[in-house]
Amino acid sequence: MNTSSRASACPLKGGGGSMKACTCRCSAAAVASSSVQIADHLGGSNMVKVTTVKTKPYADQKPGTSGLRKRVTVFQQNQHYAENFIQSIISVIEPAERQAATVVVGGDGRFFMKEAIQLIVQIAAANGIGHLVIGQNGIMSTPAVSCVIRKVKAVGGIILTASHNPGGPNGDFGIKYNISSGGPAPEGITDKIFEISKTLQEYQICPELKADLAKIGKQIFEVDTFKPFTVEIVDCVDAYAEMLREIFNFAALKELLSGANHINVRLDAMHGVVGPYVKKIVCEELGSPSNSAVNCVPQEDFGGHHPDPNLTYAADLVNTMKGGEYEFGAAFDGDGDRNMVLGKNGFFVNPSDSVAVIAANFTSIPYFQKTGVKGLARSMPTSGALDNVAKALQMQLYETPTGWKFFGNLMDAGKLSLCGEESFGTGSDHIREKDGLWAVLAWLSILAARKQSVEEIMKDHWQKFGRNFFTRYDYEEVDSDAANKMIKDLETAMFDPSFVGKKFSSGDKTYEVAVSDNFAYTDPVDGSVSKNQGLRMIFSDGSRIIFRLSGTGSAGATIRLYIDSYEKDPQKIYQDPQVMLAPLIDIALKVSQLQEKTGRTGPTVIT
Ligand code: G16
Repeated sequence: MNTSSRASACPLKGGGGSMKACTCRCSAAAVASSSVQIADHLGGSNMVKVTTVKTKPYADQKPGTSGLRKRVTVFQQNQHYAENFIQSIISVIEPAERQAATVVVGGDGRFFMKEAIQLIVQIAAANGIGHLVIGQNGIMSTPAVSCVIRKVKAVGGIILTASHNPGGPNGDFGIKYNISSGGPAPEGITDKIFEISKTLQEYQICPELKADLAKIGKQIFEVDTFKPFTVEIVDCVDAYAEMLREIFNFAALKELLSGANHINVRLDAMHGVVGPYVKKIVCEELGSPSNSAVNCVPQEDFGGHHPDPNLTYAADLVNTMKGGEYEFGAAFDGDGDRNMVLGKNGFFVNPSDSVAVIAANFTSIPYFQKTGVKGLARSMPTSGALDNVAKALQMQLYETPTGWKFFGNLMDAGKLSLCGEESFGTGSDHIREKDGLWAVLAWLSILAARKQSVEEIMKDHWQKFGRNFFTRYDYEEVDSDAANKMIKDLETAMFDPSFVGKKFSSGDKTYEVAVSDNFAYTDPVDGSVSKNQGLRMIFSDGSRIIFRLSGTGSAGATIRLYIDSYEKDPQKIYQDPQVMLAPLIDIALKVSQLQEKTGRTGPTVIT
């Protein structure tokens, strides 16, 4: 579509072009009618001016595991900090492509999101982007952004979220760029964004331009040099719900949730973005009672809590589930891509097991019946539960570094259908992000098909495939220097040639080191290599101790310790993971000297 046809298509512009901003429900090409309203956001001025602002580069805008995450105060108090990063993102879109380009924008509702979205509108307009699609009031979950990017064939999307990190004026904020596949930008692109940010001397902005984020429909602006510029505000649920209807059997889910023999579910949106999705899809459409979904109004500070669906931060849900009133429970994170699944009486499904169960029951999901399962994948620290299913079903299994972005290439190449991570992420190739509500509907589809409880399904799975006992210890906000030194010292010890073959004992258990390395990944599609992805000690029985530094924290360093150990003896598979793994945890702490080197006597979170 060329720009002149778009401009003349708007009835408000006529031939004269005197009106600078209009809102209409029509497409810019096919014009609607009398419902068209004028909304002049520009106080009657004729043209939105592009201004060039001098700035100084920041050295710390390197995107982490999933975008740039910092304290809100860093974005608020450092002059041009957010503007610089937004300009660096837009700069990776080729200038020649910008006028025809659509960029999707959405966020998890956290503090500072709306200000950041207005900056994106102003900077996108000034850089010649033709069209923005934005969730109403800025709200759109991460999986929905991925879905919309793919649906409208956008060049990419910008997501305002710090995921599961707390929000509010003293909490965290984040900006993440996704590419045209709908997935997080791969390292090649995030590196480019970082390079641009390190030398940025100026950015372009239309300071007087302001979009009405509340009003569904299109707002068309005339921008100096580049015109017109369209901001389209959309319902945040519609496209995503339409996609889920194609993936799942909604009639069967409706029967499960509201039929004669329905089950009771409890879904906790934790005041994050997923509330409106749960309400519309699970309650209104699938008939679950409205009180089965709680904390469904997104709040800027997530009600003062961590919107993090794990046993520590979703304690309310865990306690409610322990009461025995509900057969199925789930919690979501701030931006709706993570999930935690619980059964009756608070039975916990470890995320590493969750993806394995979905894989083993893939025929319960109509989407997989149609497409088949092309391959499975997990991140390196995720337990080997999925590997056991892959082996039994003779499917290809890929082991990638931590970060959903590594799954995208495999999906685009038709090698991967279903994947998951220990960090409460589960998803498939229906989009290019992990998807919390998708995972919940996948589990409910399995419950509907098997007519068993969550606990029965899980125990049955362990009986059949054996069990990977897994735990993760998080040490949050550790002094960065101390954390880096601990990891460095450990790596030095592990790389000593005598380390392999060493025996470590704790209690009556002895483990012999078979492999010790720093995980490196060569992408099988494009050959790109990602090094230093985590220190691994793999023992002769297959048990693993893994240490890595998180890439999603915003203050200090977070050390993650992961333990994975397989057990196939049916007599032992129901034991408490913390008891089963105690010797390996003890060995990990001794070998790393974590406590001595960081001063931490215990983890912040245990999963
Ligand atoms: C992000 C990534 C995930 C990763 C997680 C934890 O999730 O998308 O792939 O597993 O961070 O990463 P780290 O261990 O480096 O903190 P989210 O939900 O935070 O965007």
